[in-house]
Amino acid sequence: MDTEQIPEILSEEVIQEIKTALENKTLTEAIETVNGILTDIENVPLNIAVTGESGSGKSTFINVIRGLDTDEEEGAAETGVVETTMEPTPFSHLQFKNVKFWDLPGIGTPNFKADDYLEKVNFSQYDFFIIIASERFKENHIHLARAIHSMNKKFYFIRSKVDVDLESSRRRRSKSFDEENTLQQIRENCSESLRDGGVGEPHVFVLSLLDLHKYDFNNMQNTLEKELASHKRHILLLSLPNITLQVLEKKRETLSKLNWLWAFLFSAYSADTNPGNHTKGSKVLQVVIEKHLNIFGLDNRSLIRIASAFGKDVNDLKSVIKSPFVSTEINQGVIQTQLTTSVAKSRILAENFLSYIPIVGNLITRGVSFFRSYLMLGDCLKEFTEDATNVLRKVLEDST
Ligand SMILES: Nc1nc2c(ncn2[C@@H]2O[C@H](COP(=O)(O)OP(=O)(O)O)[C@@H](O)[C@H]2O)c(=O)[nH]1
Ligand SMILES: [Mg+2]
Repeated sequence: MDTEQIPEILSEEVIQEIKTALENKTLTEAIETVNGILTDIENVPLNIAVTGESGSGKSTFINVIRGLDTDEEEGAAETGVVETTMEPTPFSHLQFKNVKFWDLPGIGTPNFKADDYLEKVNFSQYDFFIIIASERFKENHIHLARAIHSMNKKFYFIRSKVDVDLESSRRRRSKSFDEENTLQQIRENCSESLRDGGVGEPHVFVLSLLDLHKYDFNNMQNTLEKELASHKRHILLLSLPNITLQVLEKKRETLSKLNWLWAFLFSAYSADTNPGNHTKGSKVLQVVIEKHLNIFGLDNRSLIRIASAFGKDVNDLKSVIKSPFVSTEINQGVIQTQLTTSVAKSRILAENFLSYIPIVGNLITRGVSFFRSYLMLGDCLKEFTEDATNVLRKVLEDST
């Protein structure tokens, strides 16, 4: 597993802003600042253009990358249809509406002009392009890649339907068949053609969109993540489908970097002299736990969806989940119980852990509520990662 550190999500300026708020402003103002920062992080726009020839798998990719397990689910892009529109169609992520995958018109026509095409689809609005090709490399792919490159935009090349290539290669040479060799040949063939086309060192990934978790998926995720600015990287990671252990671990890592902000809100509300604000503290924890459950696909709706897509009983999936937040309604009682179990640990943490947290104002070191909630959120994330891993194993058990 890739253990490389995910760079910080909060920029120096943002850290400075929080510091100033904690030092110079009232508690209410500091709460407002931190709330605003958390909202901004979640609402970062990410626009991903998906292009390629008609039939290459653009719509299928848009469905699977958004975690839709079948093309029949509500909000799915229609697949296997001839494209009629010349307009880019946006498909939002189910949870993060600001993350949009744009289904671009096909590039297959013989008199295709890459520059005109990019102008028409309003190329400047996208963070990056994904070009999908399902068969032989064509001139149009090079024209398009070159045009994107010359407009200072990044593109990633997906060679789809490699399940079909592997199957036919396996049939034709049953003795000498080697999966990795076959995949490597496809990768090299695409890379060479792109390099010859003069687009620098291209990123090429071989995938089966019907089995997205296989082949180069983790590799692609690592590459995209490295090349994005840190605030966009966070939202990209959270938007990925929960289909590999690496994705789950990356989600845990990136989310855990924000736990101290949530813990700050909890402790700030708890320190407030207005008793009405104490319930707001628990509400904060309730909201963040619900968000995290959803991100890991452990909320009831997600579990029902996954169970139905894979022909499983939802109770079978629930049977491998340990977190109390999945089986019971998330209310103040459950949260209080969880907080209490982290009290003992938080005393030790308060003494030893200060240096790990970017900023700890006077206010939050005063009580144990900051550390208790900080620890609880960390424990929760660990448990959700384990639970989601077990659900994933259960789902893949019969399908591989
Ligand atoms: N075997 C296989 N079929 C795929 C793959 N990707 C897409 N398809 C199928 O290819 C057809 C065209 O896909 P679609 O997403 O509609 O292509 P689009 O025209 O580029 O949007 C559909 O029947 C998909 O199910 C893949 O990786 N492997
Ligand atoms: Mg389509």
